[in-house]
Amino acid sequence: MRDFRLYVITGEEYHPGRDLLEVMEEAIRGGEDIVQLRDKRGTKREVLRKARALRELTRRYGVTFIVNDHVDIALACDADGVHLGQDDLPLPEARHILGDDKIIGVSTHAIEEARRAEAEGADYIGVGPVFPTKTKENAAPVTTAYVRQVAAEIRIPFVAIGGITLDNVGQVLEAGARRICAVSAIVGSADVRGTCEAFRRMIDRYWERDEAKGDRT
Ligand code: TZP
Ligand code: MG
Repeated sequence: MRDFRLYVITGEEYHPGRDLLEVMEEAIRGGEDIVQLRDKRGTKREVLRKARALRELTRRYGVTFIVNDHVDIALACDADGVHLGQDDLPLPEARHILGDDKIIGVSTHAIEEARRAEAEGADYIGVGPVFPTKTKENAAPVTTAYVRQVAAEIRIPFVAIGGITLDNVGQVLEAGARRICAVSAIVGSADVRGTCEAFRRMIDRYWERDEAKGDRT
């Protein structure tokens, strides 16, 4: 998959009265590299309709498009891939359906899950929730300790997620994350584009530091 730094997931509950496509287009203009459609409420048909619209938008901008949970919808709308949680279709089955050309991301909350996802051929993993978050209230925070553990051991790309804001993203980057995902801090912002640009500046600074040190990322 193409490398990425800023990953934005949809969260329509955070922008009532604002159109999904308008908000995500602003995020793309602010420099995000991946859009994920995450919709836990809609029917399959509603999710498919949004997926098709976001596929069209992301294709126009050359941005990667991922569908959360639904392997069938990812295929139907020709998304670039799917993101799976620990209770979704297991990775080998999803790979069998999607083939090697689609991206498969897996959420992980402990190093054993990260190791398994890597061994099974995940393209990237999610690491979180790093901090408490309203977007996923029942999940216990993994803290930056887990970010450090993954940064030290796992070789596939990982994206830190969960409660990350402009105020605490520095801690996550310090812990070794180089790819950041946010929902509420971005789509719930009054200035979606400016917030993305600010996240990008923070992340880019760490990539530049790594490059100056000759570190692999
Ligand atoms: N997976 C782990 S934490 C999370 C998901 C989908 C929610 C992240 O949302 P926010 O608003 O950036 O905390
Ligand atoms: Mg899921």
